[in-house]
Amino acid sequence: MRLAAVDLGATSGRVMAGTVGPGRLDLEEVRRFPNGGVRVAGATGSTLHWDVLGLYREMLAGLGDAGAVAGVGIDSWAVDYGLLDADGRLLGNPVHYRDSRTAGVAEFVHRTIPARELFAVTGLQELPFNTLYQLVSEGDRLAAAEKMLLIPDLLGYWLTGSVGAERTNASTTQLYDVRERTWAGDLAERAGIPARLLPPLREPGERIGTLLPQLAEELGKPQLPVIAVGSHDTASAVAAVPAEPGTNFAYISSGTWSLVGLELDEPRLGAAALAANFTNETGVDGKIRFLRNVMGLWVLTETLRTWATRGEPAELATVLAEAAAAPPLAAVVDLDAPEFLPPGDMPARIAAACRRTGQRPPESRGALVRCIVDSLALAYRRAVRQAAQVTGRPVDAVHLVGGGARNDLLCRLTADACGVPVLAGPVEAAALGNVLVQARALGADLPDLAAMRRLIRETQPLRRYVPGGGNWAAAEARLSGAGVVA
Ligand code: LRH
Repeated sequence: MRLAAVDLGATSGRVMAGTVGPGRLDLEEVRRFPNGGVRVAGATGSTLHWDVLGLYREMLAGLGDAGAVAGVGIDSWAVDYGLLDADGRLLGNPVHYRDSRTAGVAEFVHRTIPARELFAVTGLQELPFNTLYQLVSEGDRLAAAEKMLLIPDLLGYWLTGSVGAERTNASTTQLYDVRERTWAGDLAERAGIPARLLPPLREPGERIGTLLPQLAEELGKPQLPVIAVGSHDTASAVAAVPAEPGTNFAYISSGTWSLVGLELDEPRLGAAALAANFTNETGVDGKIRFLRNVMGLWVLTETLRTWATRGEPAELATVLAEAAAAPPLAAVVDLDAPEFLPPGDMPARIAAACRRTGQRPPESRGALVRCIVDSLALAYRRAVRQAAQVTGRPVDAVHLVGGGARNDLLCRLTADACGVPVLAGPVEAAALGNVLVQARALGADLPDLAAMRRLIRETQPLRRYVPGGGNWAAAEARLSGAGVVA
C-alpha cells in the first residue's frame, strides 16, 4: 500500500511516499521545500507570519509528484492556526508562534484563570505561544471568526471541505481538557475566546474526506481519501519511536524543537509536573506524551543563518566536525531561556549568556557550535531526569528520533549526558508515524502501537550509542553561574 505523508516542520516541509506491507516499510522523499517565518511590516509594528498558501501550493505539487497513492495524511508543527469566517474563508494570514504578539498575554490571562488551574485542566506546559494566548492576542478580530483550524486541519479543509480538529494537535492548544478528552469550552469563554471557534474533534485514523472534485481532477487522483493522522508532528514522531514493548524508554523528538519525555497512559497533573513545566499532550491511540519542549536545533539553524546573513556562510557538516574536535563542556548555556525563542543573532545571545554565568564565550565557530550541542545534550539530561523523577519511572534507554538523529555528535553527547544508551533513528519519524496511522486506517495489519513500532525496528536503520564520560553534573551547576570563577 502506497501512501502520501505531508510533514511540515518549522524549517522545512516534505511530501513523502511510504510503502507499507508485511515486514515492509519504505519511505521515498517526493518533494522537500523550505519553510520559515515571513516578516511583514505594518502600521503598528511588524508581524512574523507563515506562508500558508505557499505551503498549500507545495503540498499540492508534492501530491501531484507522488503518483498513485491510496491515501494522504498531513502533520505539522503544533499550536498555530488560521481563522475562518462564516463562509469558510481564511481571515488573514496565520501568524508564526515566534512572533512577539503574545508578549505579556499569559500574565494577562492568569489574572482571570490562574496558571495552576489552566494546568489542572489542560495539562500543558506554559509556553508564551500556546494557542490560547495567541487567540487572546487577536482581540476584537475574533468577533469576525467562526472557526479556528490548526495548520494541518486547515490544509485538510482546503483539500476536502471538511472542518474538524484532530485530537493530538488539539491537545497542544491549552484549550483542551486532557482528562475529559473534550474541548475546554468554558475555560475558553472565560479567557474571552468564543467556544464556537473550536471545531468538532476527530481521531487519528479517521477519514477527513476525499479530495474536492476540482482538486481531484487537477491532481488526477479521483476519490483520494484524506486521513487524519497524529497531525501534531510530535505525535506522529512518537508513534514511530522503535521502542521494544516493556522497556523503560524516554524519547527525544529532535528537530527545530526537541521534545523530551515519556509515554504514559494517564496525564500527570500534580504540583511536581507543574513545577517541572512538563506538558501532557495527547498521543496516537490515546497515549499521553509527558514531555518538555526544549529549544532544540533551532539555535544551531539560526546561528548558521546569522553567519550567512553576515556574508560568512558555513556548512553544517564542517562546523559540526570542528565542534567534535573542540574541547568538551568548555561553556554551556540554558537553551530554554526565553531569549533564544525569537529569530535573531544567536552567537551574540550565547556570548551574553556565557558572560552572565561567569563563563568565557566561545571564541571560534567550532567552539560555539560545541557550546550549542553540549548545551542541548545537557538540556536533554535535565528533562529526561526530571521526567523520571516526576513520574517515578526509571529510564533505561533514550530513543532519539527526527533530524537530530543524523547528528552524530549530538547523539553521542546525549548518551554521555543522560548516562544511558541512545538509540538514534529514524530520522523521518514524523512521516513514518503519519504513514503507519494511515496504513492502519486503510486496513493494514497494524493493530496497535507495538505492531507499528515493531515494523519500524525491523525495517529502519538505527544506531546505538553507549554512554561515555564527561562531568555533566558540574556543567549543569554552571548554568546558574554557580561555582564558576570568571
Ligand atoms: C515541533 C512542534 C512542537 C511544538 C512546536 C510549536 O515541530 O510541533 O511539538 O511545541 O512545534
